[in-house]
Amino acid sequence: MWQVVQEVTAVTEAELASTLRATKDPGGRKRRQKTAARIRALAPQWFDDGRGASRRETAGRSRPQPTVWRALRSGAVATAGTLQPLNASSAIVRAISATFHDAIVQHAAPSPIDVALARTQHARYLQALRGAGLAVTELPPLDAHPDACFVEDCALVAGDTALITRSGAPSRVGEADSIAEVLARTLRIERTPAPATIDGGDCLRVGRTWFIGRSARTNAEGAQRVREVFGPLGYSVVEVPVRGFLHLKCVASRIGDGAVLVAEGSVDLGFFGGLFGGLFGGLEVVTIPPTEAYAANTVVVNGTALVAAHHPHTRAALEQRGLRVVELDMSEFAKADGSLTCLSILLD
Ligand code: CIR
Repeated sequence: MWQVVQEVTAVTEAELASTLRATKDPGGRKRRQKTAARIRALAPQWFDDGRGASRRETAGRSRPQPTVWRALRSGAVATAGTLQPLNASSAIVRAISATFHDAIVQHAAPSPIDVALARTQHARYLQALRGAGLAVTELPPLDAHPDACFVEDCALVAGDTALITRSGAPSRVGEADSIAEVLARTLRIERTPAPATIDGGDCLRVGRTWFIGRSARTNAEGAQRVREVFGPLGYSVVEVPVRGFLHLKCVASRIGDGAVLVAEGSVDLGFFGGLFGGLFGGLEVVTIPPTEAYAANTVVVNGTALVAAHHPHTRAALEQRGLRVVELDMSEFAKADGSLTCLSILLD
């Protein structure tokens, strides 16, 4: 898959256009017409006339180049351009616990967590959120819960509804109650009864779709709970297998209303894309190299992207799409397997 993505990235627009003109879709005429219409809508620039392929143009004589065809089918094609904005007015965060040095870690870092430095980094994070135009509510620390600053894990919010989670990490189960109290002031509250477990870090909402990472923290009952709560409100749920990292959002985050940033090689892009009628097609999938995987977790809000420092490819990809990038040093949170989205819950 990754080789395919790289090859497609190297394909010029002109080459792609000529390939599509020469395409003989094995799915037959109807599928070819549907394909042409979808490509025309998503990437008219790939066609010479700027309007996209006509039926006659796509009904060529030779077979498509296999790499192009497979990549298009997977939806793994990034198109540069301006992103549809993601807006919010406020954020809920929590001050760092005095016990943060005891946070859960998957792999011990070479040096222990420096709580004082984490506080400094957290303060800069809050400053960046405010700089992006958000009103920030900072809850007091919960010293009985070392990981409590990672508030994202406690609630899923969409529209006027908040689903309060039940963490898959037993030491974190008590963190959600005080978040529920705050959210209940403005939102309708739903709960997650056992045996369901959900960590918010596994729950990526893009448009009307919840992508739910099926990880060690979020089980099948958890994904079903998201379906029960948000399905009637018009949201779809796509379950994405998570292997080798903590949460889905460790490697993928939304960067526009219909766009995701994903670390190459981390998850099958087919779950996100589908120019050819994949599961929930039409998302723009922007990939970054595995060497910058940590930066795939980024907060994009009100035209600003908060990005982990020292990830130049990611910075460039976001700037190219018209976002103002603020780099933040996240070293102490990275030691605890956390990053930018983990530290806040954004509200409309
Ligand atoms: C944990 O293992 O639960 C924390 N040390 C890290 C949680 C990071 N949260 C997130 O990605 N949403």
